Amino acid sequence: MPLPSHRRRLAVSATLIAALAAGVAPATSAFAAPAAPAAPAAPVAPSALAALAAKAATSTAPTPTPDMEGVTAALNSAMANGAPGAMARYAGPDGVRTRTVGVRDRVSGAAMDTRARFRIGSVSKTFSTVVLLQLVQEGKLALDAPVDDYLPGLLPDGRITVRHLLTHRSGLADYTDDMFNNTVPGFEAVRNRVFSYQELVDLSLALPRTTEPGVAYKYSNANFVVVGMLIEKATGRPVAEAYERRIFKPLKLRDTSYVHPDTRIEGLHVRGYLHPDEEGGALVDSTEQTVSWAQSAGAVISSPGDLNTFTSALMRGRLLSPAMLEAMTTVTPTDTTDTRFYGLGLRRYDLSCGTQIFGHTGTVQGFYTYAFSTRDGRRSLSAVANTSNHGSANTALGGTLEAAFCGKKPAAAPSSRAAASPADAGLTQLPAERDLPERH
Ligand code: REX
Repeated sequence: MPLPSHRRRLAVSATLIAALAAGVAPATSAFAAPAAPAAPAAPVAPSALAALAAKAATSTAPTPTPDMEGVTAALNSAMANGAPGAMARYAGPDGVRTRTVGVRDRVSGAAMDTRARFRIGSVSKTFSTVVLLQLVQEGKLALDAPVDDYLPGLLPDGRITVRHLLTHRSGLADYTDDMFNNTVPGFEAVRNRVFSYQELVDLSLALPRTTEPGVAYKYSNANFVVVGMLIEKATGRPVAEAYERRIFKPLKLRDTSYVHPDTRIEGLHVRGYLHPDEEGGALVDSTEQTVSWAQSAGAVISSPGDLNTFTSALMRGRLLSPAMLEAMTTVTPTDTTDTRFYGLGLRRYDLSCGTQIFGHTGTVQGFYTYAFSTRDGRRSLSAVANTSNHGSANTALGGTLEAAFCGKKPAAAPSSRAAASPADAGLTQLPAERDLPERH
């Protein structure tokens, strides 16, 4: 699988330069730079050193050991910010590591469990995109064709293409902003409702368009509702069957399902707890709901292990042709930080150590989710906290990504398993990471 041709940003550190000069690969990530500037590093001009650095970064640099203490700290921070529990599962070349904190059920007191299922929210968009791109591969749809070619008259603007939907550039407004403006009453009003796709599209079309087609990125669930309609139109079958036949079965994702409009999560699962808007208000158990307001934009149920398998398999090219995967991972910025990007139903985050990760985030009442993998699919991380409408808990949970993919921060010593490089000498040795038993 060739590496993507996109520009690599390199923070050439003192550590890396010293290591290269000494003719050895640095012990930690090539990007774990003690002297790294706080600001995002500027692209390095092509030079012999940059070429060497790139080679070290992509081929010879050892994979950073995940900082599982850092992962646990992020999970604890999610709890300190109001989540009853949180968990993460990392899968890499040297195996699987899991961490759990708190409870998956506040009534029974059952502990968080990395075998348990939960609602993945918008990570569902990546599943929907894979199905849609398989249909493109099969010649049933074209990325740059107008939606109107397949669903005549559905959208008032005939210029909106399939790619505009997948990149959130259609201008179709997100009806969920109004729906959940008042969080708990908004949720209770739709908890058991069953919407048709057409009803959801109508809710969006009742609002002003946010942009001319193709002009600007504006995240909207409406885009992936139309993606669901396209899938059903092209296959003549419900989206549930497409997910099952094209992704769940081939990857043996036994904890993953799409049961809309069923309200239950079957089997061992995490209960979700929604924060009310009033500070200090009682949490609302939001586990059972149709998720009909999201459907193909957010109603998939999965587990940490299945999400690791899915993001990793996707990046390894097991679900899409090289051309489709290239299209999916070709991104544009979503903000001005130059670290957050969106491709086709897929986010790219550029971490502080220079590593790029691909996947999606999810928010559905009671559940915050992260599911990401490196571009080569060798490392993946999924994390969940069983709360929502509490942004600080979500931000805290996001800390698992840096810890898992970048490893210990420069201030820390390399783990005992990594050979110390000359540049790392003299750093304080931290105690070995706590080794909790793997659950599977
Ligand atoms: C709906 C409101 C959130 C949640 C939403 N979720 O649009 C989609 C998703 C499916 O996962 N998107 C996120 C509710 C952003 C993503 O891509 O990561 N918020 C809550 C409110 C706010 O009710 N008043 O936090 O549970």
